Amino acid sequence: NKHHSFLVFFTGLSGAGKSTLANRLEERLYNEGIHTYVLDGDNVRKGINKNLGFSPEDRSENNRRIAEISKLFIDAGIVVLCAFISPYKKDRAYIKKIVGADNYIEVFVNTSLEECERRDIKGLYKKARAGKIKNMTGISAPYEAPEHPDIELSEHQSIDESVALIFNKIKHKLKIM
Ligand code: GGZ
Repeated sequence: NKHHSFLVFFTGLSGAGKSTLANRLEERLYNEGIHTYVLDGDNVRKGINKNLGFSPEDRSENNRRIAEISKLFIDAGIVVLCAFISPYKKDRAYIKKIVGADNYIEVFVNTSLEECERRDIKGLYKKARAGKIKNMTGISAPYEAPEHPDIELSEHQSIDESVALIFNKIKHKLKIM
């Protein structure tokens, strides 16, 4: 027995809550007996992509490799949860192409820059404002918001509400084949 595998791709600014949501969705899916894997900056940029920075070219290559890795996990029957800024429309379109449109669910974590900057979990916004970090998304590098995400979340929804919304949207894909 095998369920269908696919990629849930969370995109949004640094501090938007992408990794938190991916991890909470993972818990929810675990409780349904679904095997998942979370890819985010912490496990990808410190390992396979540690030679990449934050120039547009490096972000594109980061995203391309993430898509190829996701494709391998999907082939292995695992539901992949990706949490990356992925600021460029063309890079997200390429990810969709690599994993296949049917296997790609885009979740736009639309937390405002004001809110992300207020949270400033890693102090990166403060450093960027002070000019100590260049190419900071939202400050000195662009974020191209998705126009037609499968799911759009706002900072006014709770984590539980957001996870429930995503789960309801993907549950039909999880039916045992
Ligand atoms: C954006 C940066 C930068 C710059 C370091 N711009 O909130 P975080 O810390 O934990 O997640 C951010 C992460 C972004 O990496 P991604 O691989 O998701 O980005 S992309 O898809 O654009 O390739 C942030 C940290 O890295 N970080 N410098 N200049 N975020």
